[in-house]
Amino acid sequence: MIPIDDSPLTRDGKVLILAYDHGLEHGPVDFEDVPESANPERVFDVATHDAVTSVAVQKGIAEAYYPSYEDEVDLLAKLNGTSNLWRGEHDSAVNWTVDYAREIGATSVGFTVYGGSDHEIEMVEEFRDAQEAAHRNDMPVVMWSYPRGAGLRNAKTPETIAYAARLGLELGADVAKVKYPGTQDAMEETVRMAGKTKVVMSGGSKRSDEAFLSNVKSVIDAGGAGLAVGRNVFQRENPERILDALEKVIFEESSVEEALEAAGGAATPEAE
Ligand code: FBP
Repeated sequence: MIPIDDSPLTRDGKVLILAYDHGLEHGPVDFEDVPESANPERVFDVATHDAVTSVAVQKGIAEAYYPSYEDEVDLLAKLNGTSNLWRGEHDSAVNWTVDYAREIGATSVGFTVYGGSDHEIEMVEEFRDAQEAAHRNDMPVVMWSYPRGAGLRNAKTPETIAYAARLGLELGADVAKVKYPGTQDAMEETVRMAGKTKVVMSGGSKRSDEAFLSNVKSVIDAGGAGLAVGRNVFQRENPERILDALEKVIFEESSVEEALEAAGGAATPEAE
C-alpha cells in the first residue's frame, strides 16, 4: 500500500472513477440506449467534470484518445480485461504493462481479480506483478475485486463482498472496487474488512437517480471512499447532471435530496 491522498485518483480522500471499459467487457449492447456513448470522446469530455477524479479505460482507447485530454483528465489504466464473447471460466487477459501505461500518461492502474475462479492463482500472480511495478512508480492500484467462478455460489452475499474487500487489503490494493452488498450495515462491515484499503462501490446497471444516489450515499455514510461508475453515468442522456449530484453526495456530504435539488430535481431515466 502507498499513500494515495495526494494522488490525482483522490480528492479530499474520496474517489470518483469514471469507468469506460464496457465496450470490451460487455460489448456494443451497453451503448444501445444512448448511441453517442459509443464515442470515447463523449466520455472524455464528461470526465472533465470536477467530480471525476480519474477515467478508467483500456489500452486502445487510451492510446487513441487520451493524448487530446491529458491536460484535463487523469488516466487510470485498466490493465486487464476480457470480452463477453469468452465463454470459459472467469479470467482476464493482461492487455498492457504498467510501464507502457505510464508512457501513455496513466497515474494509476486498475486490475480485475476474480477470487474463487479456477484461474484465481494465475490472476493473483499477475496482480502481484502489476501491483509491485505500480508501487515502484508511486502509482495507486485499484483492484476490481469480483468473486466469480463456476464453483462460487452466492457471489453477491454480504460475506462474499466483505471477503472481496479483504482480498484488496491482503494483496496490496490501495483501493478495492466491490459490488454494493445491499445494506449500509453490510457496507460498514465491508469497509472494516478492507482496513487501510479504500473501498469504492461498483456502479452497476443503470437505475433511477434516487436509487443510485441512495446506494452511493450509503457507501459514503459507511466510511467508503466513493465510486467507480460507468453505466449510471454514460447511459444517461445528460451525464453532467448525475455528476453534479454525485459531487454533492461524495465530496460535500449532501443528502440525496439536496444533491438532486442542486442538480435540478429528480429525473427517472425514462423521463430524461
Ligand atoms: P458499471 O458502473 O457500469 O457497473 O461499471 C463498472 C465496471 O466494473 C466496469 O469497469 C466494467 O466494465 C463493468 O463494471 C463490469 O460489469 P459486470 O459486473 O457486468 O462484469
